[in-house]
Amino acid sequence: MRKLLVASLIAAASAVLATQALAATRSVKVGDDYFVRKGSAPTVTVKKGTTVTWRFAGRDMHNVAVTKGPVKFHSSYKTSGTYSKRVTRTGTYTIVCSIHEPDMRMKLRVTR
Ligand SMILES: [Cu+2]
Repeated sequence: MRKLLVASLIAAASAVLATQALAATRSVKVGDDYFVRKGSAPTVTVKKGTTVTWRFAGRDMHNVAVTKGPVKFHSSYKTSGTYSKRVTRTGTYTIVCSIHEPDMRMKLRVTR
């Protein structure tokens, strides 16, 4: 009985580790004043469960704010560092920098 318990605990721990190893991440650059690259608003597509990390790479202050989407979230205003969000709801998110919208915006598509 005890052996069985230990075996199932090990199995459960391995499953957690395997899930973490498979968990997808996606990096999105935050520049002056754009997401990903200069020019038109990009669309970034990720699978549900992906952790999206916005990297603040410009000199000016920006934020990441959902104005439309299945769930709303936003970062603080930052000039450096990162902001991460694990997206668990599928759909299309309109994301802006509150300071530089409508110029600075992107779409995030979260698929199954
Ligand atoms: Cu901005």
